[in-house]
Amino acid sequence: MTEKVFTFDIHARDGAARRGTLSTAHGDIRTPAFMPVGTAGTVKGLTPEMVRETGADILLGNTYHLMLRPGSERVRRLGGLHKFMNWERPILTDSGGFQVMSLNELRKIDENGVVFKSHIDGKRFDLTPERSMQIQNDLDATITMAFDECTPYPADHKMAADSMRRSMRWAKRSRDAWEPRPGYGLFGIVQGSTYEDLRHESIDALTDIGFEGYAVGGLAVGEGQEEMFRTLEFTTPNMPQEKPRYLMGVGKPSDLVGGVMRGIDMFDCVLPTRSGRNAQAFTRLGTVNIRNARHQDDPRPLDEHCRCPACRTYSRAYLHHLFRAKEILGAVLLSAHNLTYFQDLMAGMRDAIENGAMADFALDFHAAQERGDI
Ligand code: PRF
Ligand code: ZN
Repeated sequence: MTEKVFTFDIHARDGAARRGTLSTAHGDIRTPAFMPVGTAGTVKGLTPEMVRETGADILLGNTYHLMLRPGSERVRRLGGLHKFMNWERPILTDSGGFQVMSLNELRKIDENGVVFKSHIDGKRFDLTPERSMQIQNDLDATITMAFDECTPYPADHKMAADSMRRSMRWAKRSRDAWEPRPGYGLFGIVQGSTYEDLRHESIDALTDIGFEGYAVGGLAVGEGQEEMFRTLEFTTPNMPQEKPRYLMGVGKPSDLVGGVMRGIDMFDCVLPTRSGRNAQAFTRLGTVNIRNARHQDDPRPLDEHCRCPACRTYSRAYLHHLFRAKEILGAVLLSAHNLTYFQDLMAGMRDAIENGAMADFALDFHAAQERGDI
């Protein structure tokens, strides 16, 4: 039986890292968690069964893409996104503003929200905090994200402050418009670019409103890993200790390890699936491009220790051939491999935190990645 309450239990801590369980109406999420991106109602190339087999507990979906096609009301009439895409486990949806601003050139932003034209048929759409909450409700999102503006980088202090304060007004409008249901949650999004005072002001504004979880937005937008980590170091210690923390749109394996060590519980990124479609594989020993000619006669698996279907069954030579021949199975297999690698990395960190061994885990991770002899 699914307990219809939204709770976050922290079972163990190791430094700033936390090992927890987020319980929702659609099931439990083991944290630290990586959420595969299912932008348009599909994790590209994989069936939900395959995605679950990689070890995922929760997927990310996108307000922006689904409102344009097939339309959120249609998804609602068809029983919600879980049923529509055959993923009955938790789904977190992003609120749309970030995708409008990064993917759509025909948009205008003001205090009320964003107005934009569909790239599909030129139709005009409005996205406001209220409309975003309604769409995410139509989709039946387990976790709804507040409507925010991802401050572009770099931004001077005044630009970052004005943008963050607008996002905080939108966070309040999101909270007021969101319909509470047992086992469902709404997350606020901390903004403030790389400025310590603004990140603290943003956290204060969000905690005054009160959310079921808190995301860190506005990072991984060009500032670089060092600056992102520096920002996390003065941000996460001020976030509510007992609520889940989600670093949006991050990242590569070393970002995940560094994020967990700085107190992050949840991540999402297109990297494993997008790279997989592009012949790039992530492994314990670093990245490898399977299109490289050195793989064409190699009978070994990509990674002999990997449990994924690509590594259990196929040679590097075959995977190489699939990409050279532009066969879609290549993208399918490398997407499954990369997601398996990301999920096993998270599982390794969860074990390490439970065993008080997170620092050693990170040292071993970096040593193996730097060997690079894949
Ligand atoms: N806000 C929202 N979604 C996001 C971001 C953000 O700042 C980012 C930043 N990396 C990724 N996705 N709503
Ligand atoms: Zn594999």
